[in-house]
Amino acid sequence: ARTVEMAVDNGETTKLRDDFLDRHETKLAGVKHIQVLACGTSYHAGMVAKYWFENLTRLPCSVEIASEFRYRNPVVVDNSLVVCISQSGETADTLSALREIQKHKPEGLVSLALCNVPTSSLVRETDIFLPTLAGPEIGVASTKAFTTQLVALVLLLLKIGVVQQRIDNERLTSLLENLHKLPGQLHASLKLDTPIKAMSESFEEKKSCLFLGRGLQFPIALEGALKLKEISYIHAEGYAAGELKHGPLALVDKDMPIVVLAPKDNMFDKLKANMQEVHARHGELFVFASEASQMVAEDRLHVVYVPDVCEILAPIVYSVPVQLLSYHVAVMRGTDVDQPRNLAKSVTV
Ligand code: F1P
Repeated sequence: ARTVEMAVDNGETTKLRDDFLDRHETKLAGVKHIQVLACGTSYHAGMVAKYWFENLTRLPCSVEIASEFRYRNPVVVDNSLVVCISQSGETADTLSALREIQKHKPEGLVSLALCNVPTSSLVRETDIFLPTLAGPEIGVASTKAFTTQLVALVLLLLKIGVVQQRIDNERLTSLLENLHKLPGQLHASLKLDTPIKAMSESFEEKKSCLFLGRGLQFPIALEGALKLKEISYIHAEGYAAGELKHGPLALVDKDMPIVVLAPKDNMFDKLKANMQEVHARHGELFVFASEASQMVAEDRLHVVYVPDVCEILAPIVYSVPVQLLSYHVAVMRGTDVDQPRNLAKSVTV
């Protein structure tokens, strides 16, 4: 194991061994179920992990908001890996949910903190620490913590998949190759700043907004809506696009901007049909799409092309444009992007 240096929130650095998961292989080998607990942005990272774990390892994975879980006398099955995701590691609801499980001592329980702060309460109270290595998160709203949480969750998935022989070699090789492409793709997605700033001008007077995604992009739609709410104070909702017809379609008119996450994946054709439903009702669409989707801008349909990325890792890359959009809308509306009203960096009560 090597030693890695990690910047922490107070601006100092700390040294960590980089064999975070290697030294816990025996514990991870016995895991039969994954229970993710988290709040806010971290919860959305957990939702992506559910799709990943179930699809790629066939291990059952439950994800719950810690602020509900802690109060509802939940059943945690034996041999569960409890993954607590928290940027700060001090979120009271997440800590309480973990303690609730520990109180009942289910057999074979393994707990893991996916966290940015090595000295936090959450890290002290869990068996395994998987750091996000995001560096200091200055603003209240989680941004780079989210992208790094997703990357760390892929590493956890790969470790469990390999240790339990749940991922075949071909898939493993392809995922590793794609992971190596990720820094370049993220860099390219940050360069979308200019077209996204131009897009943000349409949001200045808006009162409400919908974010739509399907499959792996559904949690990114939720996260996009949360970011916009947190820093620009525009009311926003994230929906699985297939849910449109079950209610939110009634909200669509010419004043409702609809942000769509549209990589060219196996859900794309269905998503395109959802976009047509919105367009036919005079909704204005703001689409983040891959070039392969061949989407072309037209009246009330704005398109920003996101770098091509493999389907599994697409949520990591697509999280950047939704963050940039919220940032530019907030700056234009003159809100404080680092210190939004009524919010605290760590919710410790
Ligand atoms: C959870 C969280 C953040 C949000 C805000 C309030 O924090 O909901 O996602 O941006 O800062 O707290 P954490 O448990 O990830 O530290």
